[in-house]
Amino acid sequence: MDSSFSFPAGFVWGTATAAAQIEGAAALDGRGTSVWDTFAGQPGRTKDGLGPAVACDHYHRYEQDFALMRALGVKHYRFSLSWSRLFPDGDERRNPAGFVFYHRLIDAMLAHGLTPWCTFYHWDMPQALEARGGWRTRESTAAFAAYAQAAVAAFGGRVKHWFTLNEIPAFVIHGHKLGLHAPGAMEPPKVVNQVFHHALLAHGLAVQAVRQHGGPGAKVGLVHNPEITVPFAETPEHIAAARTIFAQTNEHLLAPLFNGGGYPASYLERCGADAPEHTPEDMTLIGQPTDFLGLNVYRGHFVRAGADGRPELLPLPEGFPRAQAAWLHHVPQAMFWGLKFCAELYRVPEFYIAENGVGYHDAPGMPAHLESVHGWDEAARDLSGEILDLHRCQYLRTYLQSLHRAIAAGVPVGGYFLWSFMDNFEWADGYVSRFGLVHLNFTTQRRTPKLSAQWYAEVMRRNAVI
Ligand code: GBH
Repeated sequence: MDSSFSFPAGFVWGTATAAAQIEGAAALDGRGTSVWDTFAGQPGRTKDGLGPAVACDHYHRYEQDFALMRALGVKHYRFSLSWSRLFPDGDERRNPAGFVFYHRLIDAMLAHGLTPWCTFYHWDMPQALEARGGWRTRESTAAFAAYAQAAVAAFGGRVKHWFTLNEIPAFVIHGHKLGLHAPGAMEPPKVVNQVFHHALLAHGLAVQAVRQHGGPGAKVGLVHNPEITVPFAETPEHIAAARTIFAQTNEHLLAPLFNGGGYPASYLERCGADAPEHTPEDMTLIGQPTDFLGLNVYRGHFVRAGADGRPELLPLPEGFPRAQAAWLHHVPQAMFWGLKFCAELYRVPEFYIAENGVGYHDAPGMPAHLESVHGWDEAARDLSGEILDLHRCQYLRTYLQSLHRAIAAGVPVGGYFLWSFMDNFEWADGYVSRFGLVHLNFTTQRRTPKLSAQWYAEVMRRNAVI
């Protein structure tokens, strides 16, 4: 083992999931419908028309899943709460059975030696709230605040690490502008910008909920997915070019959260008449101090300083290494530059990698429709029945080496959560894109750790990239 790839003592190693992607039991015990149940039920929205109704049936199998985590040596677990399981109508009416479920779930985590890291919002708004206008309305932020307060009050004795919202740009843009994610809307810019503002406001309100009800030792932060730019060559001019585009792309979210002073003038100018309605009080709430920033890192975009010194985003050529999800290019140095640029440009106290991982699809030529849930990794089994996902091990290894480099360069990173513990409902990609360390046979619900699970267990055990 190369000891130069050792991580700092106490580094947090974990795995991540989200409620709508693993729980199933969508209509059970008083849970309300979420926007993803509705979206997946509409024709042509998700791959093979499949939805989150059953998923990994984690709702009934969490004991087994936590036992498997413990066997692999996982000590930290990022999961999310289903808002519509706790508040089925997105209003003040509670579902007591939902609270009972999460009390049991958290008890089971602790019993298996897992430290919970809980996300309030991983894209599954109650459908009833969406029907009243959803994130387009300011009322939704009040409903979200009430939900977050109730969750912290109920679970805050045992949950000390909270993430507010997962990937605001993803559900704002994919959900409300491009129509590719729930609720499948294609709104004009003014509405999209207002949805964005309400999401930031929801973040601020969730931070406030944790501060008021979280009890001693409670910590909270956002999970963001910055579009990460990397210099095509690591020279000062290309690094500066990549940093310039990084700032332009991410400042409207990160500056109000970490640098104070509200939205940057450049953002408001760019929006013009479509700028979101916002008050100085909103911006104070949005900018209140948090304990950390979670970053989801999957890919990067190459930049160079052009002939006249102007930053240029470079298109990727045909054949550039990527996962079978077309968006997921293999650019491991995104881990280093994403952290480095965030640390240089914004006053972030501490970072966690809240997600990093890779998905693979079906074997070419496999019939589509339901057969596809068996997936590529199943096809990669060798004769002894192992799933030899060396592509995933290779991807993860290179990203972790890049993370190591960021820490060595002085970026304060407290931990890393691998996406995902097990194959699950991959949103619009249905069940074909598998991100798990653990293979799921979605017909039998059988769990089988892949070779990458064995590899990651060793990484965690040795606190080093291997
Ligand atoms: C994360 O999103 C999510 O937090 C997690 O739930 C998910 O399972 C995981 O990544 C793997 O995808 O329209 O072709 O550009 C990562 C960011 C934003 C990437 C939406 C995929 C849509 C594909 N995602 N994007 S495309």
